[in-house]
Amino acid sequence: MPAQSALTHRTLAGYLEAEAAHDGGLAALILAVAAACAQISGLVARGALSGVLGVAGTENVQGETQKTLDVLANTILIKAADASGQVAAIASEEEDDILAFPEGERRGRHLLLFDPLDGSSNIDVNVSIGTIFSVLPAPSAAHTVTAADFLQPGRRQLAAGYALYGPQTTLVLTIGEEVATFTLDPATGQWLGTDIVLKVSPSTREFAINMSNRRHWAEPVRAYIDDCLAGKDGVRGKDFNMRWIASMVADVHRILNRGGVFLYPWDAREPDRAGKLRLMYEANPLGLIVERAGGAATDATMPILDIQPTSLHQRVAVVLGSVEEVARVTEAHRAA
Ligand code: P6P
Repeated sequence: MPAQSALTHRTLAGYLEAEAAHDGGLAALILAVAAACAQISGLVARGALSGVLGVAGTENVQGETQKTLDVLANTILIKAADASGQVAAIASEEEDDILAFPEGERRGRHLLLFDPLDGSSNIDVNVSIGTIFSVLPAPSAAHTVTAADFLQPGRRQLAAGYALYGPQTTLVLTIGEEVATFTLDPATGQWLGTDIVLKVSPSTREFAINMSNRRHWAEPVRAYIDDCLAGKDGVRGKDFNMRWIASMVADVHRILNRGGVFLYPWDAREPDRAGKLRLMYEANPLGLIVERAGGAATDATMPILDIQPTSLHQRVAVVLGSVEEVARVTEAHRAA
């Protein structure tokens, strides 16, 4: 007989049956991605025991050394999406180009994008990492999907979510107006609704940024952070705390649960690059989740979800979290 607590939690399938009744294909796709994340969670949890730590000896399109788990997670997600029969094409941080079914073999009305394992520099030191995914509508025409079909603003996403592989494995998902959380029951492999609809507090005393890059930031960011560091003796009149996990999914999950502001701004190390993070499969899905949870997500000047993408792996500056702090950073840029 399952524990009483398990009886009070909806299953992910039950939630999707109710919330995605309008699009059975979307529900099936999300279930397939969630099952893949459960499999990835098992690999992450076994770490050295499953021989999946360390580097794969290859580089991805970003020029980053791929970790063994990066490659494994990517393969698991591609296979799950393919098997779901709900995907017209796939884009992954770990794939140079999209994976599309040839004309005539096309299935599904959805485009799936993902960062299979975000924060992978943390894998070998046992710090939380995550999978981020985004679902866009496939083009209606019966043609083979191209990369250009993916270049839709984030506001057109049909669903977005992430799995966080931490002390618990948590799935956070938005397919409607709310943001719901599910926890993986390791005993059964089931995702059980934790019935927490996440809301970002409008104000905060906590910021997340990699302080070691301070000398490379634009002046508005430096001024904003310096005001936070001045604490109650400065213009803010209150002390701030700082967190930086170097795993965006974990930083965003903390902000969804207790407020805060996350910044990965443009910096002068690579002046021609808008930022480090990727628009299509990091900033857009996490931005949709944060906005629907009552927060804000910008590139320091405009809502991320309104950016018209120009390339599949394009990067973007990211400022997201509590609306009052995001607004302050935006205002600082406007005044500059
Ligand atoms: P840095 C992980 O590599 C990542 O893409 C995000 O998850 C994280 O927020 C950021 O980069 C960390 O970057 O420069 O602090 O290592």
